[in-house]
Order: sequence, then structure tokens, then C-alpha cells
Amino acid sequence: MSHKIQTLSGYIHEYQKSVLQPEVFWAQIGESFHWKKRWDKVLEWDFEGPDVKWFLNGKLNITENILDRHLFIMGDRPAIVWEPNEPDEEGVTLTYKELYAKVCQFSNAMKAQGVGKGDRVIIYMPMVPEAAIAMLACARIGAVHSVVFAGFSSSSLADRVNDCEAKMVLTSDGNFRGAKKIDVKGVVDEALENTSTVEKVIVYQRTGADIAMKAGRDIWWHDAIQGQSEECPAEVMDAEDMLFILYTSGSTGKPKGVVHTCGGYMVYSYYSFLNVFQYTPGDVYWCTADVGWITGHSYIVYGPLLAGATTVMFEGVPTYPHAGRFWEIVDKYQVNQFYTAPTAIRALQAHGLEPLEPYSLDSLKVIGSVGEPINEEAWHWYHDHVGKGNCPLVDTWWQTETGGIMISALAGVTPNKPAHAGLPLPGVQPVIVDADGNELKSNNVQGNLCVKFPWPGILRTTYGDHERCKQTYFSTYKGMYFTGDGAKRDHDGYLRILGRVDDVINVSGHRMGTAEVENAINEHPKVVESAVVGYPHEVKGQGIYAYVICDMEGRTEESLKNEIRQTVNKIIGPIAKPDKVQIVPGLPKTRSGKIMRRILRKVASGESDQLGDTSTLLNPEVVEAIIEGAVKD
Ligand code: 6R9
Repeated sequence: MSHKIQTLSGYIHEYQKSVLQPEVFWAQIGESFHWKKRWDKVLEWDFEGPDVKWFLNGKLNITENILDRHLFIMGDRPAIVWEPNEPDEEGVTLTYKELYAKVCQFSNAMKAQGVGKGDRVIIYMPMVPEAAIAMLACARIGAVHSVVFAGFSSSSLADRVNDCEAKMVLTSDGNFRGAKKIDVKGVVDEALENTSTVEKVIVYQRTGADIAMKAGRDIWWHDAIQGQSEECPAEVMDAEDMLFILYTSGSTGKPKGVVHTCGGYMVYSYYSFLNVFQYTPGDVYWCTADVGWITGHSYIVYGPLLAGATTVMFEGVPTYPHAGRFWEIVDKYQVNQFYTAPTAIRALQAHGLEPLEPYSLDSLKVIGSVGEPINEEAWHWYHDHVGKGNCPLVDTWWQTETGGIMISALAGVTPNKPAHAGLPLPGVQPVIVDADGNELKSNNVQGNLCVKFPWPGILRTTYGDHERCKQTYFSTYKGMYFTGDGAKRDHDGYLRILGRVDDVINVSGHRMGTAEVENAINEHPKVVESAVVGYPHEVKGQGIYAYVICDMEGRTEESLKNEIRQTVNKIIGPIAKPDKVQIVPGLPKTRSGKIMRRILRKVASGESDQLGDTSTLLNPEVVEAIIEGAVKD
């Protein structure tokens, strides 16, 4: 635990070292892990390619650093504590020893079904310990996991299976989520009708739903592990071998597969976890994310388990069966670090303080926020009523592509400022640039957020399409990684993230490409054209507003709007369903035929009195009609 920074001067010292001697700095952190062979060189990089390699020729297996390494000293300590959807169902605690046995056993089960190093495995599962076991078992045998959030539709799932040419799918019969019982296996079956690479499907029994098992393809989890040994040698992985692919939305096209590799991701997820949350051995840590998102990867599974922490996994939702469920769980397990999203805070804030009253929350030492900018009101509510005014609130800015937290306070060590992510972690060199890519070095500036030097957790490529990686992240500003976010550096030098500057919207902390939603809407046979924008939403942060040109024949406006919502639900999943649909006679276009989204955003935000110059439009007359028909709350 020697890499835990504990004082402000310690932070400044480490930060300076990380900038002046990055290789020395990261080598020292890398040394705290077990390597099967030490690296020859710490870093090689070129942001033009891009081509970034960390810990070159180092050999390791991340699960040895999670499991084997922890067996002797803390084998009996809880690794995963699982809280089921129903409060009266008994939870599960897995010690490091038990987790080791289960991961090895499932590794052997996957091998027996023909999966090996380099094969891609899709994980489409509920929040049960087996989801983490599945991820770790893939890592143990060198298979590349790609977790798909179990709320995505069959066609989203099929796209991901096809893009990475997955050989296996790990899933469940169904999911419990709040009062709902969700079909999972049926979605997988439908998806696999449009794919050709999957040979086997392993099905974990969770709900006991009556499902179809396809002979020769589908096998129950409990049958697959039957008779398998609880020891499994860890595959030797190169530091730059792929660990996982995680699909995320961008401003164009279909979601892309962000690739993370074994060595750098291991070092970065551990280091950032330890320092941001100031984890101390014996602490109980809980992150409420789903393992389908990067937050679940780095801060439910990999980071905490690499640090030997106890990580809580919760199957359900914040408001089921009551709006105090989160706080009940905090007290039940005596959670010390609690990490959630602003959207959850705002949703709970709306229930008032009563749901908090029965709980002491005294165990909490650190509270955290992730996924979207946290507004000041939610920040104060969280800080005052959950943290009781004496827990540091870490507002952690990062992305699927960064692998781990990049800008955040280190709890209790570096200063907290409401609604500001704050200072960069050691090893992270953020810059704010103007539209021409000039670095704005002073304080009190605002612009686009880039990073000018690699850190170990940076994405290496987008799966199967390196050019797309280059175009998306490394071409806007030469020699820099472009985040897609806007940021401001205040007079004290603290960074405040302002949100996306591209056509990505952030709905309840979930990234959504406007183009992706438009493509789904356009699948409806009556739709001629559509444009989607985000607008401020009280709970979700941003809501989805769709402007649609339709052929109305044979439909009422209401029925068509519902059909459009259902189409998006079917093609992407419920999280992408537009909150508001407006049927319009036309879309405002420039003379070159581009949709003027600026105008649509203003109307959706209720600011149609601030449209600016519309005279250059090809069809200024549609603006009036759009304003008139705007959907209000
Ligand atoms: C970890 C995660 C990334 C986008 C990112 C930004 C937004 C995340 C934030 C934040 C302000 C924070 N974002 N954390 N904005 N403050 N603390 O969420 O990854 O799903 O890839 O989303 O989320 O806009 O660019 P991901």
C-alpha cells in the first residue's frame, strides 16, 4: 500500500515526479504487482498512430494479482459481498479463497467448452457475483471479455457479437430489477439468430424462468462447472495483450469497441482506486454501477479486487422496495466508501429526507460521484445528507476510453470544491485547448479538454478499426487525446467539466450518440427524417428530444409517437427511448444540407427566444412551426 498518497504535499510531489519522470514513476507502481516476467521498457508512445504501449514485453496475468497474490495473507477476507434485489433474499459473501476457487472452476468450464486465449466472450448477465466470476475467468484463460449491459436490446447485442466475432455468450435465464422480472435468455436467442460466430452459450440460473435451451449450443452454468477442478493455471499474457473490449457510443455510427490491455489497465485501475477512495485494508467499498459499464469494470471488479478490498455488488435499483434502499445497504454492510451517479442522487433527492431517517450512515468515510457533471444542488444534498457534511465527496471525471479516473480529488487529501472534478491524478496531464488547438495555460479559461501525455489506462484501439480510433480521439487536435468534453479551469486551477461538446448526449450517466438514436428512429417505416438532441432534464441530467418528419397517413400523432418510442426501445433498448417526440414539417438546414442542431437544441431547452441568426438557413420558415409545436413538460 506504499503508493497511497496521504498528504497534499505528497500529492504535489508525486504529481511532479509523474510529469518529470513518467517512466520512473509508473515503474515504481508497476513493481508492486506480480509479473511472470518483468517488462523491458516502461513506455513507447506516439499519439499520431496512435500507438501506445506500456510495460513492454512484461508478462503477467491480472487474476494472479487479484486472487493468487491475496490468498495467503487475506484469503479469508470477503472479496465480494452480494446484495440481491429482494432485501429478504439471503445475500452471498465470497472470500478471496472462495472467489479463487470459483474463478478457476469456471475457467476450466469455459476451456472445456472450447474457449481459449484470444477468443472473445460476450457477458450479458445480471448483477450477480457470477458476472464478476465470468469476467475474471476470461482474464484467467486469456479470453477477451466484452460485457454488454443486460438492458440492451437483441439487435444491440447482435451488433456487438458480430463486431467482435464472439465465440461464446455467458448469460442468465432472466434478471430481477426492482419490481420487474426481465427476460434475458429470450433476448440472447433472438440476437443469435442474426449472428454466426457463437458456438456455445452458458446460462446462469437466476429467476427460474421457463426458457428454451438449444441442444448442442446452450448449457447451464451449474452443469458446465460440474466436476471441474478449482485450480486453473493462469495463462501467460503479454502486458499489451487484450484484456477486454467495451462498446461505447460516439458521435457517429454504431458503438465502437474500446480496447484495454492487461498490464497498463491493471496498474491504472488499482492506483486510481487506492488513491481516489483512500482505501484502507479492512474497508468495505460499494460502487452502485452495473458491470455493463466501465465504472463497473474498473471500480466494482478490477480496481477494488486488485487492492484486496471488499467490494459490494447490488443487483437491484435505488428505489426498490423503498427509496431508502441504498442507505439500508450502507448500514447493513457498514460501507466505508460509497460511489454512485448524480442521476441516482437527484432521483433520491426528489423523495426528500424521510427515507434517510432510519439509517445512521456513520460508517461512511468517502462518497463519490461519476458519469456526468454533478450540479451544485445535488452536490450539496449528497454532501450534507449522505456524507453528513464530514465525508469528502470525490467528483470523478473519466471515460470508458481512459480506463480509470483521471480528474478527481483524492478523498481528504486534495481539496473538494462543489461541482468541480478538481485536480488531475498523478500521471495525468490534462490540457484545455481553444478551437485551433492552442493550449490555454492560465487559470480562468474554458475550452475543449484534451490529454497530452499517455497514462497506463488509455485505450489502445477500437476493435477491428484502428482508423476510427485515430479519427475519433487523436485527429481533432494534433498530438493530443481529445476527450469530447468541454472544461473550465477556475481561478484556483481546479477543473470543472462542462459536458460533451460533440453529438453525444448523457442520459442518466449513459452515453448515447444522437446519430445512433436517429438511425433507430429512421427504421420506422413512416419516418422520413429525424434529428435528435439533448435537453436539460431534472433527474436524468439530459433527456432525449427527437424531431421527426413523418408520413402521417393512417396514424394519429399520438400513436405514431408511441410507435417511434417502441422502435427505439426495440433497436437499442429502453435507455435510448426519446423522452419527447415532436412531429415536424421540416428540419432547419444550412445551404449545404446540414441540420442546424444548434437551433433544435435551443428549442428543446425552452430557449427559443435565443436562436441567434437563422437567416442563413435554407428553410427559415420551418423554425416558426418547430417553435410552435415544441413539446413542453
Ligand atoms: C466513467 C464514465 C464518459 C463521459 C465523459 C463525460 C461524462 C463522466 C463525469 C462526467 C462530468 C464527471 N462524465 N464522469 N462529466 N463530471 N465526474 O462515465 O464513462 O460512460 O464512457 O462516459 O461521461 O462527458 O466524457 P463513460
